[in-house]
Amino acid sequence: MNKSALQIERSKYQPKIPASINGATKLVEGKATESVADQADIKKLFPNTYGMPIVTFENGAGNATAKEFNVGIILSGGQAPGGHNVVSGIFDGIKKINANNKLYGFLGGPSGLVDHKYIELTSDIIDEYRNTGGFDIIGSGRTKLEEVEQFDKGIEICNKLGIKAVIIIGGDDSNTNACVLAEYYLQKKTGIQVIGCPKTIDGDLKNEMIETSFGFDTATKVYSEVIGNIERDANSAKKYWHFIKLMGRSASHVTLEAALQTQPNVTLIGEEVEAKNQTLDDVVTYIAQAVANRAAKGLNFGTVLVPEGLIEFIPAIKKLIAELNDMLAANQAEFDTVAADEKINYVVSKLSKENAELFKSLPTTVSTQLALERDPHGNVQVSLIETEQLLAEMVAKKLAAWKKEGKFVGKFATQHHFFGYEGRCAAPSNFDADYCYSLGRVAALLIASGKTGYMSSVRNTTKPAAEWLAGGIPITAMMNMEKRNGKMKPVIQKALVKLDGGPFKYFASKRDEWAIETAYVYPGPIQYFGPAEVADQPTKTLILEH
Ligand code: FBP
Repeated sequence: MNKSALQIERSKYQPKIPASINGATKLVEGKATESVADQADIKKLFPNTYGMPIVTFENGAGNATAKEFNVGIILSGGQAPGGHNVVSGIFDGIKKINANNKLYGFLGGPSGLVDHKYIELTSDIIDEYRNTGGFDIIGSGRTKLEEVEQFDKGIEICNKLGIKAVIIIGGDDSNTNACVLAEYYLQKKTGIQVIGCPKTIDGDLKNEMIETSFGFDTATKVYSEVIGNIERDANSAKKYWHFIKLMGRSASHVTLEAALQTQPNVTLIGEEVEAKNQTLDDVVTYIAQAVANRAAKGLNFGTVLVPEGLIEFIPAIKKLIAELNDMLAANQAEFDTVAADEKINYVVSKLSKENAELFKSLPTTVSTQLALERDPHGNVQVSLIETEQLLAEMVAKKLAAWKKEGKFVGKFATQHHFFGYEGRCAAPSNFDADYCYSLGRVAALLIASGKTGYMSSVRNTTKPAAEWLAGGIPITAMMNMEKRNGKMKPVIQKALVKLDGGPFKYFASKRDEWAIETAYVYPGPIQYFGPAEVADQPTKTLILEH
């Protein structure tokens, strides 16, 4: 592999780990757990993995196995910085337990397990990928593991390769699959353990015990760097309003964190739009008013941050999507046979009157995307909806009308951007490099301790790494029942932005000032070397939450 000077230097970085797992380690069991909601349903669906205790690793001689075992890993879903460090952490962890242990990587995501596509990850391969971004070591994919036939194919290959445990590194949907797999393998008495690792740049796989998903730190730092650069450009040229959409399919954490780092003029938070029952027009009016207020001061430039999932949070559109999902799930076969240019009419004919009217009133770019195929987990592919452009156009229209009424006196020229892929494979920040490597090491310990149906957990992450707490959380404890593809399913509860939480409250206390003033902050690029104040800082979200 060709490497830049930074990559060569960076490959020597030794990730920091919790002191509690650096040396002899014992497992301490806590109290039994309950699922976050729908306890009776979850218990019934997961009779073997429900109610297990939270476990913590402490210094001391333990009773984990030192016997030889092999492990298989799967990278699942969207890329997130630090994935390769989870892999190297697992590799080092299992080798430390027994030097003969082997690590296999299933290729291209969960389908690698089912189709028996794999490679053995040797130290030569692992060393090439330490502290690098991307998931290219084995590739990722979005195949959903939910059919018994798939699980059984997994058993075949695990038995063939002597794999004692499968580690699924993924988001909420993939970890839900990990839990279903763990339950099935227990029920079948296969002896194969399944462990999950919390990944997603979206930051929405978190709870009291999982403080953050990996990748969020690096991705938001990359976006904030670029947003800061745009703000500086806007403040230099003073002629454009920049509409910037940021990834984060179902939650606005990425947008909120970027706002906390860069202090733009307008930031939309989907969860607030929903709580205030706002319409698309309310959102447009809010932005237009901010533009008009700055124009009145002679400031015809600004920045607007838009979360990718905004459209889904607008209550009326949310109801429409729910009906669309049910309707498409029930009529998928027929829908697939409808000609492309007739699909919209077909959808309209099947919807309730109210939703059909709303659907017809939406700009075609939005309605087309809503009616198109879902991803394998049933999600609308919001990254394909150009919300930033749509909003800029709608604001322009409103301002033109206000101009005629004398309510707007300035100029309004726009640029749009979408940041998502720019950050998902960035070289992990020190935080993500340390956090991911630790998650991998902890996953290896969970396997050696015989655990299954657990997610690797590293907590206390606003403190120096040596003080981080390491352990495992039963995945069933994070679950509730939700409607997916028209049916109620057990899934890990998504963490949305809490409007009464520290990060949002701080943002809300500042945003009026940021709207009218030019209070931009330019964070600059991620620093991999240098003083801890610049190189080792966690996200503002994490700091304000703790
Ligand atoms: P995960 O939830 O799998 O981590 O992926 C998150 C994400 O980056 C979203 O922010 C985005 O909507 C989506 O992936 C895009 O995925 P794809 O590139 O597969 O269309």
